[in-house]
Amino acid sequence: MSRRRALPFALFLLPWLALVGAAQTTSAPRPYDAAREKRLEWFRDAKYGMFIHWGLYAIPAGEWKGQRSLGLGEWIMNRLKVPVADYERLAAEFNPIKYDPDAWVQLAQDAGMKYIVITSKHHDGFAMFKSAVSRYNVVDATPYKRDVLKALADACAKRGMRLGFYYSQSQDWHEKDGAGNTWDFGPDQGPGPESKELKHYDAYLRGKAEPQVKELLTNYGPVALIWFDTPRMMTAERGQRFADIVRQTQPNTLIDGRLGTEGDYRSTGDNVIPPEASTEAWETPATINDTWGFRKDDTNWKSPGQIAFKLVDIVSKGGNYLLNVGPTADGVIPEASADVLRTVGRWLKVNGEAVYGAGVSPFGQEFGEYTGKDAKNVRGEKLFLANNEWRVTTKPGKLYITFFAEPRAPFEIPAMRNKLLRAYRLADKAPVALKTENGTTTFTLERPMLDPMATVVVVEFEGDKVQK
Ligand code: H79
Repeated sequence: MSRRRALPFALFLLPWLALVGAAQTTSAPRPYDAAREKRLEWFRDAKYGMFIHWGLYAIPAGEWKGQRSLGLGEWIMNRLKVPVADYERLAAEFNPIKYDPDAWVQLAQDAGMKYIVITSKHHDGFAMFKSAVSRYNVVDATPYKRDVLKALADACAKRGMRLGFYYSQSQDWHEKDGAGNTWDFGPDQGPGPESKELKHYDAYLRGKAEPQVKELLTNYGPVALIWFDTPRMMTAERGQRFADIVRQTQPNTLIDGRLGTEGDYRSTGDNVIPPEASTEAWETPATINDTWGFRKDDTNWKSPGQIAFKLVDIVSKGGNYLLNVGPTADGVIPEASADVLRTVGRWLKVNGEAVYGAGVSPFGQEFGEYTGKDAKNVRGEKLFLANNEWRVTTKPGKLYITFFAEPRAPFEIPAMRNKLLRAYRLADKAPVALKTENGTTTFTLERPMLDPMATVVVVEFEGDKVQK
């Protein structure tokens, strides 16, 4: 990554890192680490994963005792300050008789997703797996009595799907010494600059979080990654304890960017797609509607075209797209969201060559530009005006130009010194005529576009890499 490219990306990540209180406060390019690069190989090629937020919060689904609670479905306990003693009773109702893990994995495969990450324990503290260190888990506390993660792990193993686990290492609203539950157990930290810790946080970490992560890495076969989140009070030393457990138990398991100490890749803010490319491994976790955990009133599904754009946009910037679904308490992924995923999956079946294993755009001007005015975005950063007409991904000797709208005709290929050899539409291999005049090469796409959602043109050039 060039300095010119790295800096805006770094500046963009800083506010988020500060917000989540990550120990890592600089985004300076990291030294090359051969072991990490090896671990990351599959991840860099995969590009597209399925996030699954499933837990007790799917039962209230955004409504508690007739009262609607706005915001994220999985945050309902926090938003309404539901006492542990009340929230716990949800476990007695959890009985997902329609849960069919094979169908979930099949959906991910039909969607073209290459890995699955499921909540093993969210901030509410309830484990969706059998645990020896806390009875607050799906086997010991529900009438369903079965380990839903084990069933999913088996289905993934059978179908060759990689599986990772989200684990809320810091917030645990069920435990008096976990972070986050101020309504039952008081504040985590005192006021003022000392912010003295008021809970026996290490007792919680050592007594529940660390052993549960160890269980996840021991009882479910190969774990693709552990997805830590919201590292409140996670000092570098505490983070390192988790990293050691991961490395010692499954050395190939990846650690996301929200542990509190350096992970294997960077995680952006929720639903945040950076404005520019980076060649460091990174991932955007994102919702398909406006919640992670199921809410019965949220049908604000993104369209297949929006999802396809975000996916190609992210890939052209060097990242992965971890797109969430929120199953119901019955165990069903809402059909409307599944339909959207399958539509994108059909597009990927034809155009996946432009996505899987593809490299970043060698250009960048297609992303958009910073406004010249003083305008700021919601995070207080200089406003970036995105263009979303086309994106470029690469493989040796090839540019994949994906059009999301009919290009201005003729379309100008950004300046590059390599000799251009030929061009064709990826979907049907129909040749596209290249015309070079005064050193500028253009082409014209047949109208209407072959695929109105997104049409890919492959441009082959001499040499492996674009020379500018
Ligand atoms: O698991 C998903 C979210 O639950 C989790 N990260 C993703 C992957 C997450 N944890 N914290 N946040 C997201 C930020 C949460 C902010 C809010 Fe709120 C929760 C806004 C409204 C509810 C906290 C409580 C701030 C205001 C009230």
